[in-house]
Amino acid sequence: MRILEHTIAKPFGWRTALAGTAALVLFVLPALLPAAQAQAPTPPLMVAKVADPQITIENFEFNPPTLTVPAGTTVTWTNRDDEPHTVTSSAKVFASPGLDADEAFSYTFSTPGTYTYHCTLHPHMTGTIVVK
Ligand code: CU1
Repeated sequence: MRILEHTIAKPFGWRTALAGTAALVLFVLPALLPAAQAQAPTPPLMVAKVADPQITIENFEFNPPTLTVPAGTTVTWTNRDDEPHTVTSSAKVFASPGLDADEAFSYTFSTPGTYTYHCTLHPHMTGTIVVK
């Protein structure tokens, strides 16, 4: 008789445990994670913004030397030389400070036009930004 009681009691215990686990997953956990639920509806067709263009200053050259961008674009120059350089607009529209190795300068071009620039420390270094 004792063995029979034991085998009857065991399935009942499993069912109770299963129901308890199901209740935990269905009701308790979602209540504890409202932030995770709030993030769930992600816009499926978000178009990633095109990365802003980069110009590398390397071997005493601006690369690419000429860049065409739409109005509103932010262009970033990064000095990859060990020598300092500047990014200086010929028409004094923008002027970076002296950029040491791995330092960067950014400028946002909001007005269409052709912008020539140079390095004040090495005037043979020139570049052009065409804004459409
Ligand atoms: Cu320079």
